[in-house]
Amino acid sequence: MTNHCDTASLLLRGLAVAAPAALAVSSTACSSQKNAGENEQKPLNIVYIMTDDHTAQMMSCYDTRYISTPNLDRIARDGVRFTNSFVANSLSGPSRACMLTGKHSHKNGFLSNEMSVFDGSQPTFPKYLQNAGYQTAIFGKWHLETLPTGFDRWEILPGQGDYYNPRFIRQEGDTVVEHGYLTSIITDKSLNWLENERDKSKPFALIIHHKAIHRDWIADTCDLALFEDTDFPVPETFYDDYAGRPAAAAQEMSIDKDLDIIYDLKMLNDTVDTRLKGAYLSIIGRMDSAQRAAFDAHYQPIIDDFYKNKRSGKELAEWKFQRYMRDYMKVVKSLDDNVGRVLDYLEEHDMLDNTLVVYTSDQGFYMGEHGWFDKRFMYEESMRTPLVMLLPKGLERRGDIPEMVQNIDYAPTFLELAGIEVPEDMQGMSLMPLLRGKKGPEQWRDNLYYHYHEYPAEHAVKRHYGVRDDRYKLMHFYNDIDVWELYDLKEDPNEMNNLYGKPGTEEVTARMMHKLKAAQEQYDDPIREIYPIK
Ligand code: SGN
Ligand code: CA
Repeated sequence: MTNHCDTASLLLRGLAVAAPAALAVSSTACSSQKNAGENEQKPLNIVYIMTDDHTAQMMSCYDTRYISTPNLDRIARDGVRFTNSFVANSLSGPSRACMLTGKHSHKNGFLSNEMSVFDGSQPTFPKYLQNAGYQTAIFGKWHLETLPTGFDRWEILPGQGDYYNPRFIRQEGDTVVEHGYLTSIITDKSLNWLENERDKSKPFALIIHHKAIHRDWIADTCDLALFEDTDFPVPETFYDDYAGRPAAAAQEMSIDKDLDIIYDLKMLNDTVDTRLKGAYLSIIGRMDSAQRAAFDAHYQPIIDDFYKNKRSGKELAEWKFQRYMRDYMKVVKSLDDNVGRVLDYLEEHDMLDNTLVVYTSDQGFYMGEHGWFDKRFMYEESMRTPLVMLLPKGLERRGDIPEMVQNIDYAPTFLELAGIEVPEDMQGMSLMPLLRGKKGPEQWRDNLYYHYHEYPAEHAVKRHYGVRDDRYKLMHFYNDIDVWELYDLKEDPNEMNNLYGKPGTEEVTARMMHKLKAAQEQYDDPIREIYPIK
């Protein structure tokens, strides 16, 4: 079967199902076949790797408490690490639309996974690159409802995609099923395009979009046994009572209350029924007999113990937390290995000198902070997203970049890198000035705007918008609620103490209101007509 533990053979076997004309080569097999001209001065290439729900707490270059991610760390070590990287709307489709267009959700029209359809006729960075002679390709999660535009080559997952034996929608107009584990297969397709399919005389932008580490955290068979002997520290806010934060209290993303014992925690039992049991059965129903046997062999002893040794209260909540952490990490491990395959390919083909390599996620995620999984909120864990880059020759910045950046900045960055003028209606700022030298530019933004729209919906996170500067965050939850929150991120990094309306905060509230008003004007968010700020 396909897995990243057996890369060379997976390339031969896994890709054979898709029957591409040319077989891919393994990440090590081609080191002698360097492409003439690959290093010559020509427009720089872009490899953009984005995962789903991979949070910075689960990358050892950001946080050493949990997992080691040597390949992702290699990008940070040899390149740059953004220490204040954020999204504009912490949800998959909206995040992808912001990234492609360089615009906030209200401008690109994709407000919510559940209600929006991406207008593929609008300008996006792949289209601008294509017009300038780039080859563009995307493999993996798309999640924008309409089919991709602006790509010479694409192969995407239907909706959220499948971890095992996944379906791919192809630009030929059909849907194919590949055999193996999704993270490895997306990587195979990407490497195959680099090696066999693209026009090597042209610069390229390759977008690799993984489903990993999305719910419900189904690991590759070779990683199932990992992390089982480790007990992870429970976050200090795990038992948050949400005092002073009614929107936080109303959410449905609690590890203890909302994780499904079968779908999420994999405690399958014939006599137990849960809301998402059917969904779980169809997920594991995709496995072949060997995959399923490995999966069952791993989980059955845990299932037996779970139903025999009944836990309750805190003990049960923390048992769920440990299971969640372990399953999530197994999926990260395969992702890290597969990112390593891409880096190895680029290195072995001498392509790192003229390629910008970006690693990020569509948003951050809660790993038990506030008792939660999922994202959506403007609170730190989910507004943040990891962002590390390997820089081509000519961009000399190394180490940490502390300026506040956002996913609307990627499109203008890629255009400037390619020598294309950034159109005026793009709302993000090119990161190129930050990547060029040792010092940041004199002028950088001092706050970021955020707006989350998907409510009513799964996880019951209320609509909200807000502004964050390097010290404070001001948020307004609206729609069926009217609640303001203000946090001092220096004194209260966990955002437990809502200062809004408290004596002594008048001045900072006025200052942040002013920033919020200015951001809504600058980005032209129509919400300001419904909730005008005086
Ligand atoms: C699915 C998940 C949710 C998740 C959304 C959005 N439920 O609906 O937990 O918040 O995706 O995630 S599941 O039962 O289908 O797993 S996103 O990253 O795609 O925006
Ligand atoms: Ca996501």
